[in-house]
Amino acid sequence: MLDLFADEKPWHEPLASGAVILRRFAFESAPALLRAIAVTARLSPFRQMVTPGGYTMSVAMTNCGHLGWTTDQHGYLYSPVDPLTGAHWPPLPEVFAELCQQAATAAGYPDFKPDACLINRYTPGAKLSLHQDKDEPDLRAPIVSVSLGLPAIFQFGGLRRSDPLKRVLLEHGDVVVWGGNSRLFYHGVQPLKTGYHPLTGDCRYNLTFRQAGKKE
Ligand SMILES: O=C(O)CCC(=O)C(=O)O
Repeated sequence: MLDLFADEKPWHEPLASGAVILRRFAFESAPALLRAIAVTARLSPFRQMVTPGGYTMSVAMTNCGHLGWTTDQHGYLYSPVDPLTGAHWPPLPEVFAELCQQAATAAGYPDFKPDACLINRYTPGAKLSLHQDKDEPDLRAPIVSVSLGLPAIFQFGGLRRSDPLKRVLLEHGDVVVWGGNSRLFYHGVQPLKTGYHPLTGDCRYNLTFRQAGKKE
């Protein structure tokens, strides 16, 4: 796929109060981020989690960092241990931490210290239904979300599920940061369209950085 924006410098696109899209912010570091995803996935493989309601998620997930987002029959939780391997989640790669710190700072959240990174892998048809990120104890910390590979349509709404949705195309290297007034806004990803990206083939990856424990 020809990327018409490959030579453009990153630019900011406001999304909502407290939320911004940093277009192409991760473009340069993308190859290193993808290598680190592959290393992480060798230690804690991608898996399709089953929700407490018994639904198998279409997005495959793994985690790195001190805490990882996962599910069990009781609900959603952050755990230091990968339930699939019984070992701790792999550490947050340096290239992840650096990119996240730079993006959070560029978006106006210079103190953000993520302790959890959820890695989402979308294949054609995979989607994430509208949801709020509300399993984290300290909602003052923002979310930093990095898109890699195939483009996808990201939906961003408001505090109620029924609020009107903005639909934005997120492309390779785009980073969305939301916090403050929009920290609990509903968001989701529409089913991935079939395509080919030179770095990820038929996939889209997303890194979602969060502070899931108490601030150190
Ligand atoms: O894949 C994305 O762009 C968003 C991911 C997301 O909303 C999440 O992991 O909670």
